[in-house]
Formats: sequence, C-alpha cells, structure tokens
Amino acid sequence: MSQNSTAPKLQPAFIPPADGRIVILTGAGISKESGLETFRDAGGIWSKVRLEDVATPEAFARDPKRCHAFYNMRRARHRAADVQPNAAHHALVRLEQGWPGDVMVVTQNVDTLHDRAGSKNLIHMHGTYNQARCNFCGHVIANEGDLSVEDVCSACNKAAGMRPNVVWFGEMPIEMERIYGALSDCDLFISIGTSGNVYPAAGFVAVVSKHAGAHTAELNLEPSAGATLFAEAHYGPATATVPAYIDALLQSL
Ligand code: BV8
Repeated sequence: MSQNSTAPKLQPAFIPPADGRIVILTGAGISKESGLETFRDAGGIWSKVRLEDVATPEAFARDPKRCHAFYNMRRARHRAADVQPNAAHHALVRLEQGWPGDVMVVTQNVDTLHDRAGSKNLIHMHGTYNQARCNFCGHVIANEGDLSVEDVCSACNKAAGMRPNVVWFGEMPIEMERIYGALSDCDLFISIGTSGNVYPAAGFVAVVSKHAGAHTAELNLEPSAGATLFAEAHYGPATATVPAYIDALLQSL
C-alpha cells in the first residue's frame, strides 16, 4: 500500500531481484524541499560565492575567517527548526527497512537529514556539518556550532587549525573503496538530486553501467549533466518522485 493514496503513481522500468543490491547516490537536490540551498541551481550557493574562495584547502590557508564564515552561515541554517528530513529522505529509510537485499545510501551532502530520517547504511562521502577536524593533527570532534580561528585543538593544543570535517575540492572523498565495491556489485543504482558535475560522484553511473545486469535510474528535477548515461529517468521534485518510485519497488515484493 503506497504511503499516500494521493501520491503520483510511477512505474519503475526495472525491478531488481528481491535479494538485489541497491545503491542510491544523493545530492543537494534531495534536501532542497527541506529548505537547504543547492549549489548550481539559479540563485544557488555557487552563484553567490566562488568555491575556490571557500571550499578548498588553499582557500582555508589563505583566508580561514572567510571559510569559517561560509560554513558557520550554512551550519546555522542547517540547525534551524524548520529544516527537517522530507518525504524523499523517509522513503529511502522505508526502502532500507523493507527491501530484502542490501540498500546503501551514498550522499554528497554534508547535511544530516538522511541520518535524522533514520538511514543506517549511509556514507557521507563529503563529510558532514556536525564534525570539526584539526588541520595540524587530524583530531576529529563533534561540533554543531560556529568554528573560528580562535578554536584550540583539544588534542595538540594548537589554535587556528580547527576546520569543518568536510571534503573540499582537491581532497580525497571518504570511503571510496567501500563505495566502488558496492557500485561494482549492485543490481540497481539510483541517482537523486544531483547535477552530475562533481567527481568522483558524477562518475558512479559509468562504473555501474560497466557491470552486466545493473540498471541505472535518475530521479531529478531536470536532466543532469550525466542524464544520457542513465537507462531510466523520472523528473520532478524529489518529494514526489522518490516516494512514488520507492513505494512501487516495495509493492513489487
Ligand atoms: C577528488 C563538501 C581526487 C563541501 C563538496 C575528475 C575526476 C576526479 C576529480 C575531478 C575530476 N574533474 C574535476 C575534479 C576535481 C573536483 C571536481 O569534481 N570539480 C568539479 C567542480 C568539476 N573533484 C574533487 O576535487 C573531489 N576530490 O577528486 O579527489 C580523487 C579522485 C577520485 C577518487 C578519489 C580521489 C572532491 C569533491 C568534493 C567537494 N566537496 N561538498 C560542502 O558541501 O561545502 S562538493 C558539493 O557539490 C556538494 O557536496 C554537493 O553535493 C556536490 C555536488 O553538487 P550537487 O549535490 O549535485 O548539487 P547541485 O546544486 O550541483 O545540483 C542539485 C541538483 O538537484 C540539480 O540537478 C537540480 O536540478 C536538482 N534539484 C533541485 N531541486 C530539486 C532537485 N532534484 C529533486 N528535487 C528537487 N526539489
């Protein structure tokens, strides 16, 4: 039974075997209807500030106060009471709980909306807002408040080194081996809310497509840069397409 009888119906072009492995990649678009900005939509984050000035190790070395201000502003928005997981986040939790095979969510997002919705088999390949890391010794702490150059590392006692524990451009994404292992062994790859501009995430669909029997689907507001690489696509807001698609998969069991 669909979660909401008025929800739009959507028929997946491919239903994996019941023990099939499903890997889901999400980007900023899945959090848009929760009230968080995307990066490359009109009026998005990168239309207001250059990533080279706030989201690279060189930018942090050059002007740490500017980087802290950028992340403090986004982290404060992320903490706001009106920013909650939406129907798309909750649909992915239903899939993880109701699908007999393995379901893994790999998110590019540094927000914690998947975690708060209840996703367990979840990889934050670009890190998260709610940790800080020392640039000198690598010590990681939980941190949901503002960071500044006055912060002192509790492990090495050096100041001005605490940075957001996110993956900046030019840095190695997290758990890449585990991600590539899942991609090369999955039956269904679903990409949700990403423009397909940032690598290596944008290359995942090509990794999956190399493996016989794997199917790829894009659920996005509009065709991504990699749209032609997907076997299937459904366009519309994530809170409409994702529950409809996921509930159709679950009803096929
Ligand atoms: C690396 C964390 C080496 C910080 C981010 C080729 C191969 C390898 C690397 C590169 C390469 N070419 C270039 C590179 C370098 C670079 C890169 O990709 N540059 C780009 C600009 C060309 N990549 C890197 O530096 C990466 N590191 O490569 O290390 C390596 C290589 C391979 C293997 C190991 C190591 C590190 C990149 C990570 C950077 N950090 N974020 C932070 O958040 O501040 S990236 C940033 O972009 C966010 O994570 C964001 O999630 C991500 C991708 O953006 P999207 O999520 O797609 O968001 P966007 O706004 O673009 O799109 C939103 C989409 O949603 C749109 O399509 C829209 O239509 C849709 N949408 C909107 N509303 C809705 C919706 N969909 C549904 N419903 C809605 N309501």
